[in-house]
Amino acid sequence: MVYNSTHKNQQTSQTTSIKVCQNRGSLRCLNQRGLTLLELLVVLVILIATALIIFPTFNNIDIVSPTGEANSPVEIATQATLNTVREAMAGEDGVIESLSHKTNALPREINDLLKEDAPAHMEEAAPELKTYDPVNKIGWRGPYVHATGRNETGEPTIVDGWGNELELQVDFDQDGTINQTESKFIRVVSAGPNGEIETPDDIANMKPGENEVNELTLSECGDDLVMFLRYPDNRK
Ligand SMILES: [Ca+2]
Ligand SMILES: [Ca+2]
Repeated sequence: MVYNSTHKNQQTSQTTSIKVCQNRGSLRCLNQRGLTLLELLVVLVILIATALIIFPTFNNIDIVSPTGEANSPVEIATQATLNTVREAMAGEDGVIESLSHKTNALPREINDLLKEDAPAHMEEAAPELKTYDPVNKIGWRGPYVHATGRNETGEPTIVDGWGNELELQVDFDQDGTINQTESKFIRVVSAGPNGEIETPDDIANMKPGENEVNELTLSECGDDLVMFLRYPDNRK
């Protein structure tokens, strides 16, 4: 009975609808093109509104990385940038190799990697490496990485997924030179979701891992993403 009643209502509705169409038939024919454009505009507005709703929530979707950990796309993007920097620094044709392992010539700032000409500190540290020698494959051969954003002073630099400049930690005793021990623990740090670098860059916390004196621990690094360039990340 319910079905019949509903069916009848639908029939009545359809009939009414047809009657309205018949009454307005000529007007609708005249407006057919205009109505179609209007419908397209409505669809367009709905699509834009949907995109605006979806986009901000995309950043919050968790996906599982190959290690089984759930990482946000922003973290994965940051990890990819850190990998790029590691390759540029410690890869086969990277900075360390092209500077012939002369530690004091190593970049001091992350945006040194963007420079076509050798950074200023190389004048004193290793003037013989300022120009690339293609025969021996040594010397500065920048830029090693392309800029992905700008820092607070507006200079092009390499930024993490949150738009913050990466930090190169290497001169741990802050004496203006880089010794062999410091170069061993060179690392690139992303400030992570909170936008603040928490990883200490002083000599007391330069060594990660077990059985080291004054080792760097995970709890000291806050939510930072840390990429060690030459030493395994054994932080606990
Ligand atoms: Ca130093
Ligand atoms: Ca942080």
